[in-house]
Amino acid sequence: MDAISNVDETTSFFDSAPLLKDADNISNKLTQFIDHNSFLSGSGGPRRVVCVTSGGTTVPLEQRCVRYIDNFSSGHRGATSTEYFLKSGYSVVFLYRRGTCQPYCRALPDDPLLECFEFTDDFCIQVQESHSEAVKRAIREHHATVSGGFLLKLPFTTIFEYLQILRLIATSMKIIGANGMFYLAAAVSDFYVPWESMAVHKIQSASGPLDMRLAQVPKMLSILRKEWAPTAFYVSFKLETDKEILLEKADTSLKRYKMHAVVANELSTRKELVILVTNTAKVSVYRENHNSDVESPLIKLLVDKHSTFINNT
Ligand code: PAZ
Repeated sequence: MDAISNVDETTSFFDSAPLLKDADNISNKLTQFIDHNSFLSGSGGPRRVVCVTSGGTTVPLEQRCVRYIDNFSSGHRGATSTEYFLKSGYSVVFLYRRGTCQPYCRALPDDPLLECFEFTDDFCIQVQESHSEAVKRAIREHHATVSGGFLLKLPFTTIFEYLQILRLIATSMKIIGANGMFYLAAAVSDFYVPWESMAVHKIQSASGPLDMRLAQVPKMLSILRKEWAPTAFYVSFKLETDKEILLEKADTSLKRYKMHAVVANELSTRKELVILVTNTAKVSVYRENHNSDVESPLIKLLVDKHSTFINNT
């Protein structure tokens, strides 16, 4: 696809997308967050800010949505990476799918409210002994990052919300230039139903089999990189289930979108191994053992690469 038709398709995607509820509120939060962080210092310079995207986008099939197509992602990668970026002195804009895994909550059970607490009597609720360390740690670390102004969480559900919020984030991060990083771990829909051609009400099954044509989502990575925040450091992800094509696809993505790094992963082994693909090398990154996270060595490598990028800019 040539550059002009991608720009046209992007314009028409945004023009026809349903209006983002709360856009002003999100913009204000972002401005405050970036202002606050651009006055803080980090290791050897201004504090760095990373936008971590996490979870899968949905594609609604009806405007009053009952049914939708989903993209697989538990949000574990994004939530875990956010914790490691914060630990490395970054501030994080966490753009996440509602209901997916959250930073500092990984050690908690699925239903923490019901499983971590117990009644002592009618007036008192307390944390169960078996969960008390995990709950304390989650509250303490989350509170420290939020009260310091280091973590801003913005939720999305649909592809329309995701891309509109990503554009707001990118345009507000533009002023921090090379100190900004995009770490694009979300699983983003490739196809969608344009809003104007979408059924308004629930599609009826009485009319027989459903024929539906999906349009291609414009290649936003290209616009993000070239227009919205061109001086930032970019890390995108490539997920495949067929390992034979994984590295080739990651390489194509690196070159086509001028990414600084692409993290290639296979669905079944994504928590144990990722391959960091850059212009100069392909590095396999393993988790150290069953109790550790592959994100720990991965973020360390990326922080180093970001430092080199800043020094060279
Ligand atoms: O969210 P999760 O931990 O279950 O999975 C992470 C992931 C596989 C979605 C992520 O590492 C990734 O590859 N994201 C990009 C997906 C894509 O190529 O569309």
